[in-house]
Amino acid sequence: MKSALAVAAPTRNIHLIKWVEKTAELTRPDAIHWVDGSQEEYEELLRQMVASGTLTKLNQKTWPGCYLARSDADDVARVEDRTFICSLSKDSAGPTNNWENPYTMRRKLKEKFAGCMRGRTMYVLAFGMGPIGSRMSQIGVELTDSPYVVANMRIMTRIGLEVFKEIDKDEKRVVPCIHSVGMPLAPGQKEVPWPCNKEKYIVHFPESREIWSYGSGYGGNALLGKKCFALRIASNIARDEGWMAEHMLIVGVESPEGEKTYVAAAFPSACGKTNFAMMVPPKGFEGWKVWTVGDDIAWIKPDAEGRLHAINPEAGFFGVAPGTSTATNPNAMATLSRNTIFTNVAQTPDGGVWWEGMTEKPPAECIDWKGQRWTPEIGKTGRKAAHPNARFTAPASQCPTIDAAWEDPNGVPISAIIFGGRRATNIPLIYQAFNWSAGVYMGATMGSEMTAAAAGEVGKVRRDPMAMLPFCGYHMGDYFRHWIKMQRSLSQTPRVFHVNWFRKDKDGNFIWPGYRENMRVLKWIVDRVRGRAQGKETPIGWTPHYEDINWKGLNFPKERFEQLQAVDRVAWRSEVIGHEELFILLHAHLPSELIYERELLICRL
Ligand code: TSX
Ligand code: MN
Repeated sequence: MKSALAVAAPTRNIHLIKWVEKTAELTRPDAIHWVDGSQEEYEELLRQMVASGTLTKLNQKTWPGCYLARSDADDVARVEDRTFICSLSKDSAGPTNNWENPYTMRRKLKEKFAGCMRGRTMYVLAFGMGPIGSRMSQIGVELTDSPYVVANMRIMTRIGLEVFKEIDKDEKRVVPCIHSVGMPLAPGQKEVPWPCNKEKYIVHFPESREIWSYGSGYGGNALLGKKCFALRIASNIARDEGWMAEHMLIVGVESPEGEKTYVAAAFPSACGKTNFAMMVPPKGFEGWKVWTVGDDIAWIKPDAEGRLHAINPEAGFFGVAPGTSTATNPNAMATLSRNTIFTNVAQTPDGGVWWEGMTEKPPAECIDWKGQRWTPEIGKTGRKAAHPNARFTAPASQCPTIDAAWEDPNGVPISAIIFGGRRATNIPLIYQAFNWSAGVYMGATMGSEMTAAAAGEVGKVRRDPMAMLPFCGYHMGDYFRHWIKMQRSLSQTPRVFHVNWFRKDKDGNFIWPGYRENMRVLKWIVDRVRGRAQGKETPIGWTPHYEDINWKGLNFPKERFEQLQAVDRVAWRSEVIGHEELFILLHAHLPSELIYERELLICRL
């Protein structure tokens, strides 16, 4: 006999149906909804969320298809101290991850999830990461009691019937994800706009490839396809299968002759990754185009010929709103102009949105992210209208610079990898690693300085290897080893570069204008990849001569460029001491290649 659930299910996969049944027995939802992904279903979910106060419908004339959510004030960001990697051995999670014994954690989660969906609907959300049917794609199913999660995942991933159909082909292992906001509703209990729980758990089981998330409805805590699956679990799969799951944007650079070169880039937070992914070339670069493939995550795999190809596993952008404007990122502004869910931005009296940095002049008044009246006067006291981590969830297909091949099942060929950081001193605007292992060393030792907004000591370098410190689902030393090993499966390794848009002069001013002027750096990178540009050897790598950069349309004197590119040997020796700190932490698993690279660097210095 088929259960009622099996009759309603849009899948014939008995394991999936059994798992849904088992999870419902544990969490006790009032109803189970198999998400089909249709427009009608989406609109019904939005309608329900407007009714429950989770969403505000924005002015549909000026912001068609756009909605605003205000989260609970204690649920505004990822919770790294509540994020766990539950591998069998503590050693395989490594010293940079929170580890918990998987059996202990499973027991704890069972307690937390018991009855946690009472009074709510459990949505069965099948989602694909990457183009459906691509050999590089993966499939997950998220069981969630949050309609906000379903609506955001519909933008960020590929969901619904087409994914169930893919599951029924039985060709791919499905990653099970369980999510609850952790706030069951007793009969008659009043709903709140943003249900969540003070106690949060973001848990990964890398061996069984499972994700359990409890207590938060926000971003990376709850949209499990993104950081949890596409980085923490996928980094484990990639290590086992010989590919790479990276925290990287992907862009295609097109020359006036139509030659296309794809590069991937890893930057820590607050370096303007989305701005770089949607860059507009400056004056002097007529005919050049930068095309967007992705702004956050790249899955990179060698093809049969040993060339690296990358896909963007996501289908949308979950971008930081503050600082985004038509001046800093016109393509992002165009992307988020419709069909976008905003979270924790301010609302203007005419039913629009606003955030710090969106316009030069703030609106005369608005409603801040907490729902309170806000004026520029109040702003002067330091109170922000939008939360600094306020977000837009927007479809990638709406980006004016979206690349023609962004959904190519074979991915795009990657010719270069760029690392970067926010560094006021020492680090040149651009330099190139001598070879692959020097490039891995470059990525392993990269770091960023804390800005006033971030917690911790301002100006102190925080190491964030490959921008993966919070996202690598296993031992960071083993991760470096995997990078080193990748060379063996490649006929040609991508060229590796390091950029720093943020070097300052003695007066504390940025030396480099940044933003679209970064195109000049990107062109040198492309020219190097294509064997067209000269490089000057320095102790840390190859750098461009002043003459190797196209300066058309920008007055940037040679002396200023030399200042920007200067390699101070004394300062760099202390830089290497800084590298040591992280290496000591990881020493037991560190590949010897990185020790040799450090020795070679010291010798050259
Ligand atoms: O995103 C940035 N990029 C990359 C753009 C493709 N930002 C913003 C970082 C915070 C998210 C930058 N900020 C960049 C940059 O290249 N450079 C800077 C620093 C900077 C800021 C202002 C000026 C120059 C440099 N100049 C004036 O405001 C006039
Ligand atoms: Mn990111």
